[in-house]
Amino acid sequence: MTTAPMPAFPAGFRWGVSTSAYQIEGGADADGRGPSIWDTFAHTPGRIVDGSTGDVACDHYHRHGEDVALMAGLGISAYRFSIAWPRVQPGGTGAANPAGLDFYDRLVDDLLAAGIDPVATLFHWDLPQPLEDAGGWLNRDTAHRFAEYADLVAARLGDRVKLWITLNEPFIHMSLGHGTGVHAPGRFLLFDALPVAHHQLLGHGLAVAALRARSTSGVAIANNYSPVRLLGGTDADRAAGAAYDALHNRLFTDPLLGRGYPPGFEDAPVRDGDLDIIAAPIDVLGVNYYNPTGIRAPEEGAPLPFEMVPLEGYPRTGFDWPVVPEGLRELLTWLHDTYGEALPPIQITESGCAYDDVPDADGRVHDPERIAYLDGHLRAVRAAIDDGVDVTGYFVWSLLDNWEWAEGFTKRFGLVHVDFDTQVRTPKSSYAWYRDQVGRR
Ligand code: GBH
Repeated sequence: MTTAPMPAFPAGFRWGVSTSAYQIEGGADADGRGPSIWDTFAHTPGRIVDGSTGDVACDHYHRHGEDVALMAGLGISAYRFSIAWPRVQPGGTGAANPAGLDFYDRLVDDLLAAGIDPVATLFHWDLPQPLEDAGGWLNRDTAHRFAEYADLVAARLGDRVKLWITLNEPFIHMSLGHGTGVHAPGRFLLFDALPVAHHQLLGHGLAVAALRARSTSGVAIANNYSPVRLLGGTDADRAAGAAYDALHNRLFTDPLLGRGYPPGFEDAPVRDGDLDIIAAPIDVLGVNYYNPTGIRAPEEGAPLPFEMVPLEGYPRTGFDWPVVPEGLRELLTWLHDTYGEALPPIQITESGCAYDDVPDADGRVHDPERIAYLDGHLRAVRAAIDDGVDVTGYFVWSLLDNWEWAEGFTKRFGLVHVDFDTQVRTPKSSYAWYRDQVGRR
Protein backbone atom coordinates (compact mmCIF):
# COMPACT_ATOMS: atom_id res chain seq x y z
CA MET A 1 0.00 0.00 0.00
CA THR A 2 1.41 3.36 -1.02
CA THR A 3 2.10 5.90 1.68
CA ALA A 4 1.39 8.85 -0.61
CA PRO A 5 -1.57 10.86 0.69
CA MET A 6 -4.94 9.99 -0.86
CA PRO A 7 -5.70 12.63 -3.50
CA ALA A 8 -8.75 14.80 -2.81
CA PHE A 9 -12.06 13.90 -4.46
CA PRO A 10 -14.36 16.37 -6.20
CA ALA A 11 -16.68 18.44 -3.98
CA GLY A 12 -20.05 16.74 -3.56
CA PHE A 13 -18.62 13.26 -4.14
CA ARG A 14 -21.00 10.78 -2.47
CA TRP A 15 -19.31 8.62 0.19
CA GLY A 16 -21.34 5.67 1.33
CA VAL A 17 -21.76 2.10 2.46
CA SER A 18 -24.09 -0.57 1.04
CA THR A 19 -26.18 -3.42 2.43
CA SER A 20 -29.15 -5.50 1.29
CA ALA A 21 -32.37 -6.50 3.02
CA TYR A 22 -32.16 -10.28 3.20
CA GLN A 23 -28.49 -10.16 4.17
CA ILE A 24 -28.97 -7.99 7.28
CA GLU A 25 -32.58 -7.56 8.33
CA GLY A 26 -33.76 -10.80 9.91
CA GLY A 27 -37.29 -10.23 11.20
CA ALA A 28 -38.41 -12.86 8.72
CA ASP A 29 -41.98 -13.00 10.07
CA ALA A 30 -42.20 -9.46 11.46
CA ASP A 31 -45.17 -7.22 10.71
CA GLY A 32 -46.71 -9.32 7.97
CA ARG A 33 -43.62 -10.00 5.84
CA GLY A 34 -44.20 -12.87 3.40
CA PRO A 35 -41.67 -15.46 2.23
CA SER A 36 -39.22 -14.70 -0.55
CA ILE A 37 -37.35 -17.10 -2.81
CA TRP A 38 -34.33 -16.70 -0.50
CA ASP A 39 -36.31 -17.93 2.52
CA THR A 40 -37.32 -20.99 0.53
CA PHE A 41 -33.81 -21.57 -0.81
CA ALA A 42 -31.99 -21.07 2.50
CA HIS A 43 -34.40 -23.43 4.24
CA THR A 44 -33.74 -26.14 1.65
CA PRO A 45 -31.05 -28.50 3.02
CA GLY A 46 -27.76 -28.46 1.15
CA ARG A 47 -28.08 -25.04 -0.48
CA ILE A 48 -26.11 -22.90 2.02
CA VAL A 49 -22.58 -24.01 2.99
CA ASP A 50 -23.05 -23.66 6.77
CA GLY A 51 -26.74 -24.56 6.79
CA SER A 52 -27.66 -21.06 7.99
CA THR A 53 -30.56 -18.83 6.89
CA GLY A 54 -31.34 -15.11 6.92
CA ASP A 55 -34.12 -15.56 9.50
CA VAL A 56 -32.20 -13.39 11.97
CA ALA A 57 -29.04 -12.30 10.06
CA CYS A 58 -27.82 -9.07 11.73
CA ASP A 59 -31.25 -8.47 13.28
CA HIS A 60 -31.08 -5.04 11.65
CA TYR A 61 -34.87 -4.96 11.55
CA HIS A 62 -34.80 -4.52 15.31
CA ARG A 63 -31.44 -2.74 15.60
CA HIS A 64 -31.54 -0.17 12.81
CA GLY A 65 -31.17 2.66 15.33
CA GLU A 66 -27.79 1.33 16.42
CA ASP A 67 -26.79 0.77 12.80
CA VAL A 68 -27.70 4.30 11.74
CA ALA A 69 -25.60 5.56 14.68
CA LEU A 70 -22.66 3.51 13.33
CA MET A 71 -23.15 5.19 9.95
CA ALA A 72 -23.32 8.62 11.52
CA GLY A 73 -20.03 7.81 13.27
CA LEU A 74 -18.46 7.12 9.87
CA GLY A 75 -19.48 10.53 8.61
CA ILE A 76 -20.80 9.09 5.33
CA SER A 77 -23.10 11.14 3.12
CA ALA A 78 -25.18 8.23 1.76
CA TYR A 79 -26.46 4.78 2.69
CA ARG A 80 -27.47 2.24 0.06
CA PHE A 81 -29.94 -0.31 1.45
CA SER A 82 -32.54 -2.47 -0.23
CA ILE A 83 -36.26 -2.71 0.33
CA ALA A 84 -37.68 -6.21 0.82
CA TRP A 85 -40.50 -6.61 -1.70
CA PRO A 86 -42.12 -9.33 0.50
CA ARG A 87 -42.48 -6.78 3.32
CA VAL A 88 -44.26 -4.34 1.04
CA GLN A 89 -46.37 -6.87 -0.87
CA PRO A 90 -46.29 -10.20 1.00
CA GLY A 91 -48.14 -11.90 -1.86
CA GLY A 92 -46.22 -10.09 -4.60
CA THR A 93 -49.31 -8.23 -5.85
CA GLY A 94 -52.09 -6.02 -4.58
CA ALA A 95 -52.28 -3.31 -1.96
CA ALA A 96 -49.24 -2.41 0.14
CA ASN A 97 -48.73 -3.85 3.62
CA PRO A 98 -48.47 -0.54 5.53
CA ALA A 99 -46.53 -2.10 8.43
CA GLY A 100 -43.83 -3.22 6.01
CA LEU A 101 -43.47 0.26 4.58
CA ASP A 102 -43.46 1.77 8.09
CA PHE A 103 -40.07 0.17 8.74
CA TYR A 104 -38.46 1.88 5.73
CA ASP A 105 -40.27 5.11 6.52
CA ARG A 106 -38.60 5.20 9.95
CA LEU A 107 -35.23 4.19 8.54
CA VAL A 108 -35.36 6.95 5.92
CA ASP A 109 -36.30 9.56 8.52
CA ASP A 110 -33.51 8.39 10.85
CA LEU A 111 -31.00 8.63 8.01
CA LEU A 112 -32.10 12.11 7.04
CA ALA A 113 -31.92 13.21 10.68
CA ALA A 114 -28.31 11.95 10.70
CA GLY A 115 -27.49 13.88 7.52
CA ILE A 116 -27.25 10.73 5.38
CA ASP A 117 -28.87 10.46 1.93
CA PRO A 118 -31.09 7.36 1.63
CA VAL A 119 -30.26 5.41 -1.55
CA ALA A 120 -32.86 2.66 -1.96
CA THR A 121 -32.53 -0.47 -4.09
CA LEU A 122 -35.92 -1.97 -4.98
CA PHE A 123 -34.80 -5.49 -5.87
CA HIS A 124 -31.75 -7.18 -4.35
CA TRP A 125 -32.86 -10.72 -5.34
CA ASP A 126 -35.59 -11.40 -2.73
CA LEU A 127 -38.60 -12.04 -5.00
CA PRO A 128 -41.87 -12.80 -3.17
CA GLN A 129 -42.30 -16.58 -3.30
CA PRO A 130 -45.88 -16.38 -4.71
CA LEU A 131 -44.48 -14.62 -7.79
CA GLU A 132 -41.90 -17.37 -8.21
CA ASP A 133 -44.71 -19.90 -8.01
CA ALA A 134 -46.26 -18.06 -10.96
CA GLY A 135 -43.04 -18.39 -13.00
CA GLY A 136 -40.86 -15.69 -11.44
CA TRP A 137 -38.67 -13.66 -13.79
CA LEU A 138 -39.16 -16.27 -16.51
CA ASN A 139 -42.69 -14.91 -16.68
CA ARG A 140 -43.03 -11.54 -18.42
CA ASP A 141 -45.82 -10.59 -16.05
CA THR A 142 -43.26 -10.22 -13.22
CA ALA A 143 -41.91 -7.10 -14.94
CA HIS A 144 -45.35 -5.47 -14.57
CA ARG A 145 -45.66 -6.65 -10.96
CA PHE A 146 -42.27 -5.05 -10.26
CA ALA A 147 -43.40 -1.69 -11.62
CA GLU A 148 -46.51 -1.82 -9.43
CA TYR A 149 -44.37 -2.51 -6.39
CA ALA A 150 -42.07 0.39 -7.36
CA ASP A 151 -45.13 2.64 -7.51
CA LEU A 152 -46.23 1.61 -3.98
CA VAL A 153 -42.78 2.29 -2.54
CA ALA A 154 -42.40 5.61 -4.33
CA ALA A 155 -45.85 6.73 -3.18
CA ARG A 156 -44.63 6.38 0.41
CA LEU A 157 -40.93 7.28 0.21
CA GLY A 158 -40.63 9.25 -3.03
CA ASP A 159 -40.34 12.58 -1.25
CA ARG A 160 -37.29 11.50 0.80
CA VAL A 161 -35.24 8.80 -0.97
CA LYS A 162 -32.43 10.67 -2.78
CA LEU A 163 -31.53 8.03 -5.38
CA TRP A 164 -33.48 4.99 -6.56
CA ILE A 165 -31.74 1.85 -7.73
CA THR A 166 -34.16 -0.45 -9.52
CA LEU A 167 -32.24 -3.74 -9.67
CA ASN A 168 -29.08 -5.07 -8.07
CA GLU A 169 -26.86 -7.14 -10.37
CA PRO A 170 -29.49 -8.56 -12.71
CA PHE A 171 -26.65 -10.54 -14.32
CA ILE A 172 -25.95 -12.46 -11.10
CA HIS A 173 -29.65 -13.04 -10.48
CA MET A 174 -29.95 -14.48 -13.99
CA SER A 175 -26.72 -16.50 -14.05
CA LEU A 176 -26.36 -17.83 -10.50
CA GLY A 177 -30.10 -17.85 -9.73
CA HIS A 178 -31.41 -19.33 -13.00
CA GLY A 179 -28.37 -20.47 -15.02
CA THR A 180 -26.36 -22.56 -12.55
CA GLY A 181 -28.68 -22.71 -9.52
CA VAL A 182 -26.10 -21.58 -6.94
CA HIS A 183 -28.49 -18.81 -5.80
CA ALA A 184 -32.26 -18.72 -5.33
CA PRO A 185 -34.48 -19.75 -6.98
CA GLY A 186 -31.97 -22.52 -7.79
CA ARG A 187 -32.80 -23.18 -11.44
CA PHE A 188 -30.30 -24.85 -13.79
CA LEU A 189 -31.17 -23.50 -17.23
CA LEU A 190 -27.75 -22.34 -18.52
CA PHE A 191 -28.39 -20.10 -21.57
CA ASP A 192 -32.13 -20.85 -21.42
CA ALA A 193 -32.16 -18.40 -18.49
CA LEU A 194 -32.00 -15.50 -21.01
CA PRO A 195 -35.67 -14.47 -20.59
CA VAL A 196 -34.73 -13.61 -16.99
CA ALA A 197 -32.40 -10.95 -18.40
CA HIS A 198 -35.05 -9.45 -20.63
CA HIS A 199 -37.83 -9.49 -18.07
CA GLN A 200 -35.64 -7.88 -15.42
CA LEU A 201 -34.60 -5.16 -17.88
CA LEU A 202 -38.23 -4.63 -18.89
CA GLY A 203 -39.15 -4.44 -15.19
CA HIS A 204 -36.40 -1.87 -14.73
CA GLY A 205 -37.73 0.29 -17.58
CA LEU A 206 -41.33 0.08 -16.39
CA ALA A 207 -40.18 0.90 -12.84
CA VAL A 208 -38.24 3.95 -14.07
CA ALA A 209 -41.51 5.32 -15.46
CA ALA A 210 -43.36 4.54 -12.21
CA LEU A 211 -40.67 6.22 -10.09
CA ARG A 212 -40.58 9.32 -12.33
CA ALA A 213 -44.33 9.71 -11.89
CA ARG A 214 -44.00 9.84 -8.08
CA SER A 215 -40.55 11.21 -7.30
CA THR A 216 -38.18 13.86 -8.60
CA SER A 217 -35.12 11.99 -7.29
CA GLY A 218 -32.59 10.34 -9.56
CA VAL A 219 -32.97 6.80 -10.85
CA ALA A 220 -30.22 4.22 -11.38
CA ILE A 221 -29.51 0.52 -11.78
CA ALA A 222 -26.60 -1.36 -10.14
CA ASN A 223 -24.81 -3.66 -12.59
CA ASN A 224 -21.80 -5.81 -11.83
CA TYR A 225 -18.86 -5.79 -14.22
CA SER A 226 -15.70 -7.82 -14.57
CA PRO A 227 -13.01 -6.78 -17.07
CA VAL A 228 -11.64 -9.60 -19.20
CA ARG A 229 -8.00 -10.66 -18.79
CA LEU A 230 -7.19 -12.73 -21.89
CA LEU A 231 -4.95 -15.65 -21.02
CA GLY A 232 -3.86 -16.48 -24.52
CA GLY A 233 -3.30 -14.74 -27.83
CA THR A 234 -5.06 -16.92 -30.38
CA ASP A 235 -8.12 -15.90 -32.37
CA ALA A 236 -10.06 -18.51 -30.39
CA ASP A 237 -8.96 -16.85 -27.13
CA ARG A 238 -10.06 -13.44 -28.42
CA ALA A 239 -13.42 -14.85 -29.49
CA ALA A 240 -13.84 -16.33 -26.00
CA GLY A 241 -13.01 -12.94 -24.44
CA ALA A 242 -15.60 -11.23 -26.65
CA ALA A 243 -18.23 -13.83 -25.73
CA TYR A 244 -17.61 -13.37 -22.01
CA ASP A 245 -17.66 -9.58 -22.39
CA ALA A 246 -21.00 -9.72 -24.21
CA LEU A 247 -22.54 -11.90 -21.51
CA HIS A 248 -21.10 -10.33 -18.38
CA ASN A 249 -20.42 -6.72 -19.30
CA ARG A 250 -22.73 -5.80 -22.20
CA LEU A 251 -25.92 -7.85 -21.92
CA PHE A 252 -27.37 -5.53 -19.25
CA THR A 253 -25.71 -2.30 -20.43
CA ASP A 254 -26.10 -2.18 -24.22
CA PRO A 255 -29.93 -2.24 -24.10
CA LEU A 256 -30.04 0.20 -21.15
CA LEU A 257 -27.96 2.71 -23.06
CA GLY A 258 -29.94 2.41 -26.27
CA ARG A 259 -27.97 -0.13 -28.29
CA GLY A 260 -30.27 -3.14 -28.09
CA TYR A 261 -28.91 -6.57 -27.25
CA PRO A 262 -25.31 -7.46 -28.09
CA PRO A 263 -24.66 -10.05 -30.85
CA GLY A 264 -25.44 -13.57 -29.68
CA PHE A 265 -28.49 -12.60 -27.62
CA GLU A 266 -31.05 -12.37 -30.41
CA ASP A 267 -33.08 -15.06 -28.62
CA ALA A 268 -34.24 -12.68 -25.88
CA PRO A 269 -38.08 -12.59 -25.94
CA VAL A 270 -38.35 -8.96 -27.08
CA ARG A 271 -41.70 -7.48 -28.10
CA ASP A 272 -42.29 -4.26 -30.04
CA GLY A 273 -41.61 -1.26 -27.84
CA ASP A 274 -39.64 -3.13 -25.17
CA LEU A 275 -36.26 -1.72 -26.16
CA ASP A 276 -37.56 1.85 -25.87
CA ILE A 277 -38.95 1.14 -22.40
CA ILE A 278 -35.63 -0.38 -21.31
CA ALA A 279 -33.62 2.54 -22.69
CA ALA A 280 -35.50 5.17 -20.65
CA PRO A 281 -32.87 7.69 -19.51
CA ILE A 282 -31.28 7.04 -16.11
CA ASP A 283 -29.40 9.55 -13.97
CA VAL A 284 -26.64 7.33 -12.62
CA LEU A 285 -25.10 4.01 -13.64
CA GLY A 286 -24.34 2.00 -10.51
CA VAL A 287 -21.19 -0.09 -10.88
CA ASN A 288 -20.44 -3.03 -8.58
CA TYR A 289 -16.84 -4.14 -9.01
CA TYR A 290 -14.96 -6.98 -7.32
CA ASN A 291 -12.34 -8.35 -9.73
CA PRO A 292 -11.42 -9.02 -13.37
CA THR A 293 -11.82 -12.52 -14.86
CA GLY A 294 -9.19 -14.61 -16.63
CA ILE A 295 -10.58 -16.00 -19.90
CA ARG A 296 -9.31 -18.36 -22.56
CA ALA A 297 -10.80 -20.46 -25.36
CA PRO A 298 -12.84 -23.44 -24.10
CA GLU A 299 -12.07 -27.08 -24.78
CA GLU A 300 -13.80 -28.62 -27.80
CA GLY A 301 -17.42 -29.42 -26.95
CA ALA A 302 -17.49 -27.41 -23.66
CA PRO A 303 -20.93 -26.03 -22.69
CA LEU A 304 -19.81 -22.37 -22.54
CA PRO A 305 -18.12 -20.36 -25.33
CA PHE A 306 -15.29 -19.35 -22.93
CA GLU A 307 -13.33 -20.84 -20.07
CA MET A 308 -12.85 -18.89 -16.83
CA VAL A 309 -9.40 -19.35 -15.29
CA PRO A 310 -8.31 -18.08 -11.84
CA LEU A 311 -5.94 -15.11 -12.21
CA GLU A 312 -2.44 -15.79 -10.87
CA GLY A 313 0.00 -13.30 -9.45
CA TYR A 314 -2.31 -11.20 -7.28
CA PRO A 315 -3.07 -11.19 -3.56
CA ARG A 316 -6.37 -12.91 -2.79
CA THR A 317 -9.22 -12.05 -0.43
CA GLY A 318 -10.67 -14.51 2.08
CA PHE A 319 -13.14 -15.44 -0.68
CA ASP A 320 -10.14 -16.32 -2.88
CA TRP A 321 -10.99 -13.48 -5.27
CA PRO A 322 -7.94 -11.71 -6.75
CA VAL A 323 -7.23 -8.15 -5.55
CA VAL A 324 -6.81 -6.04 -8.71
CA PRO A 325 -7.51 -2.35 -8.02
CA GLU A 326 -6.28 -1.26 -11.46
CA GLY A 327 -9.08 -3.41 -12.91
CA LEU A 328 -11.53 -0.81 -11.58
CA ARG A 329 -9.78 2.03 -13.42
CA GLU A 330 -9.67 -0.12 -16.55
CA LEU A 331 -13.39 -0.88 -16.22
CA LEU A 332 -14.34 2.77 -15.74
CA THR A 333 -12.35 3.94 -18.75
CA TRP A 334 -13.79 1.03 -20.77
CA LEU A 335 -17.35 2.15 -19.93
CA HIS A 336 -16.42 5.73 -20.85
CA ASP A 337 -14.77 4.78 -24.16
CA THR A 338 -17.42 2.21 -25.12
CA TYR A 339 -20.61 4.14 -24.37
CA GLY A 340 -19.41 7.75 -24.82
CA GLU A 341 -22.18 10.32 -24.69
CA ALA A 342 -24.79 7.72 -23.75
CA LEU A 343 -23.06 6.99 -20.42
CA PRO A 344 -24.57 8.77 -17.41
CA PRO A 345 -22.43 9.67 -14.35
CA ILE A 346 -21.22 6.56 -12.52
CA GLN A 347 -21.37 5.73 -8.84
CA ILE A 348 -19.49 2.71 -7.50
CA THR A 349 -22.42 1.09 -5.70
CA GLU A 350 -20.36 -1.81 -4.30
CA SER A 351 -16.65 -2.33 -3.65
CA GLY A 352 -15.21 -4.42 -0.86
CA CYS A 353 -13.67 -7.68 0.28
CA ALA A 354 -14.09 -10.57 2.72
CA TYR A 355 -11.43 -11.64 5.24
CA ASP A 356 -11.53 -13.75 8.39
CA ASP A 357 -11.44 -10.73 10.73
CA VAL A 358 -11.01 -12.52 14.07
CA PRO A 359 -11.23 -10.25 17.15
CA ASP A 360 -7.98 -10.06 19.18
CA ALA A 361 -7.73 -10.70 22.95
CA ASP A 362 -9.03 -7.17 23.64
CA GLY A 363 -11.96 -7.65 21.30
CA ARG A 364 -10.52 -5.34 18.62
CA VAL A 365 -10.58 -6.33 14.96
CA HIS A 366 -7.55 -5.38 12.86
CA ASP A 367 -8.11 -5.70 9.13
CA PRO A 368 -5.14 -4.12 7.36
CA GLU A 369 -5.90 -6.13 4.19
CA ARG A 370 -9.28 -4.45 3.91
CA ILE A 371 -7.72 -1.01 4.39
CA ALA A 372 -5.19 -1.80 1.64
CA TYR A 373 -8.00 -3.07 -0.59
CA LEU A 374 -10.16 0.02 -0.17
CA ASP A 375 -7.17 2.36 -0.44
CA GLY A 376 -6.18 0.80 -3.75
CA HIS A 377 -9.70 0.87 -5.17
CA LEU A 378 -10.32 4.48 -4.14
CA ARG A 379 -7.07 5.51 -5.82
CA ALA A 380 -8.20 3.65 -8.94
CA VAL A 381 -11.47 5.63 -8.92
CA ARG A 382 -9.51 8.87 -8.49
CA ALA A 383 -7.26 7.95 -11.40
CA ALA A 384 -10.31 7.23 -13.58
CA ILE A 385 -11.71 10.66 -12.71
CA ASP A 386 -8.39 12.13 -13.90
CA ASP A 387 -8.80 10.09 -17.09
CA GLY A 388 -12.05 11.97 -17.67
CA VAL A 389 -14.63 9.49 -16.35
CA ASP A 390 -17.49 11.13 -14.43
CA VAL A 391 -17.59 9.17 -11.14
CA THR A 392 -19.68 10.82 -8.44
CA GLY A 393 -19.76 8.34 -5.57
CA TYR A 394 -18.29 5.26 -3.89
CA PHE A 395 -20.11 2.83 -1.58
CA VAL A 396 -18.22 0.21 0.43
CA TRP A 397 -19.70 -3.27 0.51
CA SER A 398 -20.51 -3.54 3.38
CA LEU A 399 -21.36 -1.67 6.57
CA LEU A 400 -21.75 -4.89 8.57
CA ASP A 401 -20.55 -8.47 8.37
CA ASN A 402 -23.69 -10.17 7.08
CA TRP A 403 -25.30 -13.22 5.53
CA GLU A 404 -23.36 -13.88 2.34
CA TRP A 405 -25.95 -15.81 0.30
CA ALA A 406 -24.83 -19.41 -0.47
CA GLU A 407 -21.78 -18.81 1.76
CA GLY A 408 -23.96 -18.17 4.80
CA PHE A 409 -22.06 -16.53 7.67
CA THR A 410 -18.63 -17.74 6.50
CA LYS A 411 -17.60 -14.54 4.64
CA ARG A 412 -17.18 -11.22 6.48
CA PHE A 413 -17.36 -8.09 4.29
CA GLY A 414 -18.10 -5.47 6.99
CA LEU A 415 -16.37 -2.33 8.19
CA VAL A 416 -18.09 -3.40 11.40
CA HIS A 417 -17.63 -6.89 12.87
CA VAL A 418 -20.81 -8.67 13.96
CA ASP A 419 -20.86 -11.49 16.50
CA PHE A 420 -23.76 -13.54 15.16
CA ASP A 421 -24.41 -15.16 18.56
CA THR A 422 -24.68 -11.94 20.55
CA GLN A 423 -25.32 -9.39 17.76
CA VAL A 424 -22.56 -7.23 19.26
CA ARG A 425 -21.19 -4.80 16.66
CA THR A 426 -17.47 -3.89 16.81
CA PRO A 427 -16.03 -1.36 14.35
CA LYS A 428 -12.90 -2.78 12.66
CA SER A 429 -9.76 -0.74 12.03
CA SER A 430 -11.03 -0.23 8.45
CA TYR A 431 -14.04 1.64 9.91
CA ALA A 432 -11.71 4.26 11.44
CA TRP A 433 -9.69 4.39 8.21
CA TYR A 434 -12.81 4.95 6.06
CA ARG A 435 -14.08 7.59 8.49
CA ASP A 436 -10.78 9.46 7.94
CA GLN A 437 -11.18 9.29 4.14
CA VAL A 438 -14.75 10.45 4.32
CA GLY A 439 -13.73 13.28 6.63
CA ARG A 440 -11.65 14.71 3.79
CA ARG A 441 -14.76 15.60 1.75
C1 GBH B 1 -22.46 -8.75 -4.77
O1 GBH B 1 -22.38 -9.79 -5.68
C2 GBH B 1 -23.84 -8.68 -4.19
O2 GBH B 1 -24.56 -7.60 -4.74
C3 GBH B 1 -23.87 -8.62 -2.69
O3 GBH B 1 -25.15 -8.92 -2.23
C4 GBH B 1 -22.82 -9.56 -2.13
O4 GBH B 1 -22.91 -9.71 -0.75
C5 GBH B 1 -21.49 -9.01 -2.52
O5 GBH B 1 -21.40 -8.81 -3.89
C6 GBH B 1 -20.31 -9.88 -2.08
O6 GBH B 1 -20.34 -11.12 -2.70
O7 GBH B 1 -14.73 -16.29 -9.28
O8 GBH B 1 -12.89 -15.20 -8.22
O9 GBH B 1 -13.66 -14.37 -10.32
C7 GBH B 1 -21.06 -10.07 -6.12
C8 GBH B 1 -20.98 -10.91 -7.36
C9 GBH B 1 -19.92 -12.76 -8.36
C10 GBH B 1 -18.54 -10.93 -7.62
C11 GBH B 1 -18.73 -13.63 -8.38
C12 GBH B 1 -17.31 -11.82 -7.73
C13 GBH B 1 -16.49 -13.92 -8.90
C14 GBH B 1 -15.16 -13.92 -8.25
N1 GBH B 1 -19.76 -11.67 -7.43
N2 GBH B 1 -17.51 -12.91 -8.62
S1 GBH B 1 -14.02 -15.02 -9.08
